[in-house]
Amino acid sequence: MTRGLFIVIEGLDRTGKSTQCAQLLNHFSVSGTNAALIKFPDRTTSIGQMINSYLQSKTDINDNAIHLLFSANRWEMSQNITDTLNQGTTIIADRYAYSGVAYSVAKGLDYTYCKYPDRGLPMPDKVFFLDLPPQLAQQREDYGDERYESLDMQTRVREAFMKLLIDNQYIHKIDVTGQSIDSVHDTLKQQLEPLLTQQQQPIKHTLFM
Ligand code: 2DT
Ligand code: MG
Repeated sequence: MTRGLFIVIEGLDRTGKSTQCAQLLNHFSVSGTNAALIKFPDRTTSIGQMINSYLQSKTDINDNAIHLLFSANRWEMSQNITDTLNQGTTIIADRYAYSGVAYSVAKGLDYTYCKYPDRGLPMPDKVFFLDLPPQLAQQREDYGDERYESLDMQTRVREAFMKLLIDNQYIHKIDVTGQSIDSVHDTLKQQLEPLLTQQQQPIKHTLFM
C-alpha cells in the first residue's frame, strides 16, 4: 500500500488557508482518496488550550516559552501524523512549523533558534504559501480578533516567511491577490499532480536545512 501525501498550507492570517484546506479535503474525498484535515495550533489538547488562551490574550506567556509550546503542540501530534500517512491517508495541514518560525521571528526571536525545536518532525511532501498583501488581508471579515492580527505584526510575519521561502525552495508561493476561491483551488490541484510518485518514498524528517 502506498502512503498518504502530507500537504501543508501556510500564510498570514485571513489569506484563505482554511477555505483552501476544506476545498482540498473535498477534492480528495470526491476522488476516492482517504484524506484528513489537521490544524495547528491544535487547540483541543492541554498544550493547545494554553496556546488558545494566549492567542485570545487571556494569559501572557514569555516569547520563548510560547514558541516551544507551539512546537510541542506539533510534536504531540507527530506520531499520529506518521501513522496516518503510513496507513495510506493523505493529510492536509492548516499551518505547520513554518508559521511557528515566521511568527516568532516577527516578534524578534532568532531565526536559527526558532527552527531548532521543530527539526525532526515529519516532512511535508508539499508546502504552499498563500500570499496576500497584509493590507488586503486586513480588510477581510473578522480581522483583528486575536493576538498577532495587526498590520504591523503581519507585515513582519510576511518578511519572515519570505526568508523561509528563500532558504527552503520547496515551499511554493501562490499569489492569491484578486483570485477566486476556485482559481486558487485549481492552482493547488495542478501543483499536486506531480507528487503522486513521492508516495512511494518513506516520509522524511528534514524539515529545515
Ligand atoms: P490560526 O489563526 O490559524 O488558528 O493561528 N502561530 C501558529 C504561531 O505563532 N506559531 C505556530 O507554530 C502556529 C502553528 C499564527 C493562530 C495564530 O498562531 C500563530 C496565528
Ligand atoms: Mg487566526
